[in-house]
Amino acid sequence: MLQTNTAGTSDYEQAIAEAKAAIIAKMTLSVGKDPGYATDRDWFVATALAARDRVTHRFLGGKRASKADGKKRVYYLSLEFLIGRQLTDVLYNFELYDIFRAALGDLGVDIERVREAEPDAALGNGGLGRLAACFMESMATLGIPAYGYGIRYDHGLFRQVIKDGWQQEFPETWLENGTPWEFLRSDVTYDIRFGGSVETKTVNNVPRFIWHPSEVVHAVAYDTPIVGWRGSNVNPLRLWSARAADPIALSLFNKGDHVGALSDQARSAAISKVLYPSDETAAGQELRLRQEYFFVSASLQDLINRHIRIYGDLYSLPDRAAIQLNDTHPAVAIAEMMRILLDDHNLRWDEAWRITSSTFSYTNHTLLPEALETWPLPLFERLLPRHLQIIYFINNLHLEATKKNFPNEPELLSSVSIIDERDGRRLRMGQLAFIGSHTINGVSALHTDLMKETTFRDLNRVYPGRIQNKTNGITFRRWLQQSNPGLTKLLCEVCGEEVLDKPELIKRLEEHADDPALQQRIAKIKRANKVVLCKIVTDRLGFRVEADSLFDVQIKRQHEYKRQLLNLLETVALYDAIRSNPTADWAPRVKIFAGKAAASYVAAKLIIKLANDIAKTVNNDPSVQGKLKVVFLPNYNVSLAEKIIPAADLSEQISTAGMEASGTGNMKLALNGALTIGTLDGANIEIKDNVGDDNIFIFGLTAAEVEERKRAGAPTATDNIAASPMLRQVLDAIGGGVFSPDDPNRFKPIIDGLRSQDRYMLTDDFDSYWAAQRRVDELWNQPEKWTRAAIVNIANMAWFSSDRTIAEYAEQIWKVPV
Ligand code: AZC
Repeated sequence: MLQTNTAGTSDYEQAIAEAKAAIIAKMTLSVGKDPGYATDRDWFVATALAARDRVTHRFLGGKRASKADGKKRVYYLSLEFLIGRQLTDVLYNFELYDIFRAALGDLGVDIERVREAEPDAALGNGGLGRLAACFMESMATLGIPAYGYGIRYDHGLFRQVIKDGWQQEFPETWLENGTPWEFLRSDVTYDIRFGGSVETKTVNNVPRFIWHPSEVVHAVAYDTPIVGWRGSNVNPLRLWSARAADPIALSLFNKGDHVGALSDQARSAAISKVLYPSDETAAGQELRLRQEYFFVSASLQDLINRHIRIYGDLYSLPDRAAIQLNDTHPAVAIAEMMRILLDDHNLRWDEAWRITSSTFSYTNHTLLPEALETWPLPLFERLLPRHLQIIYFINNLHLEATKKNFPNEPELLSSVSIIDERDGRRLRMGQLAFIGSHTINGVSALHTDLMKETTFRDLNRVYPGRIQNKTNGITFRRWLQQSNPGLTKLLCEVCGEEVLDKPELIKRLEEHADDPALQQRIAKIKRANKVVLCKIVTDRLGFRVEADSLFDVQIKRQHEYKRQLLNLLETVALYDAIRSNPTADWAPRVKIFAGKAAASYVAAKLIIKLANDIAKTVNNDPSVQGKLKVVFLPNYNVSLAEKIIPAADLSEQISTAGMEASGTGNMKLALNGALTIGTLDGANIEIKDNVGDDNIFIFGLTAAEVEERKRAGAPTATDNIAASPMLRQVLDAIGGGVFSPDDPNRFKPIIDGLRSQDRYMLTDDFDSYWAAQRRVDELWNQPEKWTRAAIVNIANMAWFSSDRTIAEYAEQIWKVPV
């Protein structure tokens, strides 16, 4: 029975009664169901709508406030926002979680089930997209007025199914039944134009360029409110959905061509259909460029409209708006902004360039050459002819200035040019983003240094001082408070409740690192989290793992540079070693892998198959029972990460040094008390600096050594393999079909790749990785010492809060007050 708001009930009871009434009202009036017949999904929708009402008041209040006091706004442009589930986030940040849990409980509904009924918003691929989500939350928390701008994909990152050990991709359908979080803003719709030609006219001796596009698509806004901690502030994530300007060609339809009549609609809607359409084909590449321009153009039109509405003209844009380009995906914004200023607002070039280049800044997330975006000129010209003209002009001015400043270095020009003349002419989006931005940042100290020395070495000489470092961070609300409530409770007890607002207070935990009582409590919390994960393994894979084993996890996108393969080689070596010496003091281990490979990435998909084949062999071998298990958990996403991370003992961060820009999983895991085994790469280095050398397992070549070996060309993989009998045995076993008796040659390409080229230098690092893993065993076998190290890790991770990162962006790049 519903409680009524009668005198005498406590505030808490009253809040529960109100929440209950709100949920029931939504169930009846919005979902349209009798609670007696409601499914878990119905409960989710009703609960989310009830929570959203609270958010909305704050949301509209915040919008009014920042409009009124003329604050500078941040616009975060990103092709990816990997936000995951939102219910707990919203309830938690609004401090309504306990109230809603009790309210649902009174109604006979378990909030955990409701939570599970929410599909993950998987509008991103990996670290870059998750970073954007953490940043949105931190900007709201710090009260920075901000808009996130991206694409409302109908289908997020594919759903991964493992069939006979192979990855299969299926469409992900988070929007199938709509989402209760968003608001459709049909009044916020913009024309996005493509193709056609450019006419040149001279008006009063001034050339004017008139773009006659051949195609128009509509971009429609959907806003999702992003709630900051303690509901302090709510910012919109504005995602664009594509619609045809003409929904149906009625004349064709009436002539009987029912499919043809809808083809324009299908072509337009394709733009926001799927995240990362394969760009293997020319059509796929074109769609990708259409996506990028689509969301950039809509976002710029939107923010410019807003600016003009409030401030009258565009001269003050840099004082009122900071636009952050999350990687190069939105880099075409530089040209689009220039086009709008020049062609739509008739500004002079110099003025337009001043406004543009003092408004934009750009974050680089990778130095891997194959991941740096370039577009074939003919494709770009066909789709965006006016933009190409503008880019040529930007490039000319930039090259002229460079020539003047570096008169004796003609070779500099080809390296800093936006146009790559080698191998067919291509547009280099990294160059465009750099030239058009006032600040460019890397995402860890090492990555930023390498940017200056490698990819952007020459541009850094031409525009010195533009590159800054902003080491990534993670939101503690999701990655500690929500995903690890047990640890959070302990931290509040030991470090004080204020720890929820001031993460630096976690440091107080270290004072108790040697206290056996605290150690036991930490170990107990970890074990409880592991039991939850054990159940997930059993439910999804049908076998058991023991919570007392060391949970050794590698969870991230499947990519050769991240070296899941190195971990697998070590797994096989360990398997061999345990079998040949079964009585030795092996630390019982569960190797846990999860991650998706891009659909067209054949080599990474074969490594997934290898992981599954090794798992099958090892898990069915009685001689290693109780000592080694291998788990590949399918369909890695934010929600699964929230379960694995609090349960991890060991965090694998083993990329070839110099290749992982930062990593953020490494931060989440260490914050939850996992010890890192890793190379001196990305933010691992800063984690090491914070937790101390004794509390992390570092191995392998440094980035400088990797470079040096590559330059010197020695020792080769052949030498490395010859020098390591253990490695040889592992390679022979895998290459000889020990794990693939049904197809002995299956993994030959992997092994041949290692023997010949070994681009990611696994053979260079194998022995030192093996040795580091044995140091892991040794520490694991001394549980007090292990837990002590875990405590020191937790206590020293405060600096990795994305609130710190965002405060740095705000002060040093965006110049907005915090
Ligand atoms: C990732 C980097 O690989 C990772 O090291 C970093 O932590 C993360 O960005 C956030 O900065 N990059 C991507 O996810 N994607 C691309 C295209 O770089």
